[in-house]
Amino acid sequence: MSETQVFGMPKVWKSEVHTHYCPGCTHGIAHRLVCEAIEELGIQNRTMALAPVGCAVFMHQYLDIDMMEAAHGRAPATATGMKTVRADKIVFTYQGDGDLASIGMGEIVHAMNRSLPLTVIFINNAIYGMTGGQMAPTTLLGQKSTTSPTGRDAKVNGYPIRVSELLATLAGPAYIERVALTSPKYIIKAKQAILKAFKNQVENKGVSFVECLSTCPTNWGKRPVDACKWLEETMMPYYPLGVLKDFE
Ligand SMILES: Cc1ncc(C[n+]2csc(CCOP(=O)(O)OP(=O)(O)O)c2C)c(N)n1
Repeated sequence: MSETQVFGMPKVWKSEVHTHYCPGCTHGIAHRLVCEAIEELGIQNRTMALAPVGCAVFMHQYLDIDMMEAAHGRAPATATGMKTVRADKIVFTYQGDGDLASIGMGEIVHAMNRSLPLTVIFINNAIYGMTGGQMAPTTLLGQKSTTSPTGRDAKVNGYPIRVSELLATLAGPAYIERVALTSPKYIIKAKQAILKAFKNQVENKGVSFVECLSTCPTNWGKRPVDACKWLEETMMPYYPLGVLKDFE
């Protein structure tokens, strides 16, 4: 455990680190909400997690918990192994849309269907951030990316996948909610959802999944404020916020 603590930050956050994120990126907000949930539930000493392959690849350097990397897309499969052999641990995965919904679509579907008590944090920024802005399964129609320079075209690229809706058709999941990380009113709700997703696991209630609509100002080619506006005006109508599944 860290000896010192950054003022105002949950103690799960390693005091000595600064993140490498671009200005206006919401990965840091998601990290903080995860830290707060772990701290509030008092589970820091028994939490294990899988860092993603995307922009949050250094997440294991920021959080003072046991973490490991899985290969691209394989975090849910690795988490399944961890939880199977260490049912006493709280296990969560954290993946972007390229990681979870492209190469890892098979893994997440089967993990959600099996419904071991796991917590999944899904960061949907509608693009591959780390590798330079390629089209993701969640890239919107008409949205420009380096691999859809004139905008995503359904005839060529297919349609953006609503991952939470797709997973909500499965019988397995305990809880699925979509939240956003742009402004305080949305972040407060995101906090409640992430807390609930961890609490469900503490209470052994099956797999919980929180999709966080997130910004990528650098690869969207927007200023941070405009990125938040674009998310709320353009992403949210296609990816509506709310609870898609709740065992309660
Ligand atoms: C097997 C494999 N193929 C490709 C890559 C390259 N790669 C690294 S991160 C990434 C996509 C990241 O996008 P996303 O998951 O949406 O996360 P973000 O960077 O936007 O947070 C890719 C394709 C890789 N690491 N491994």
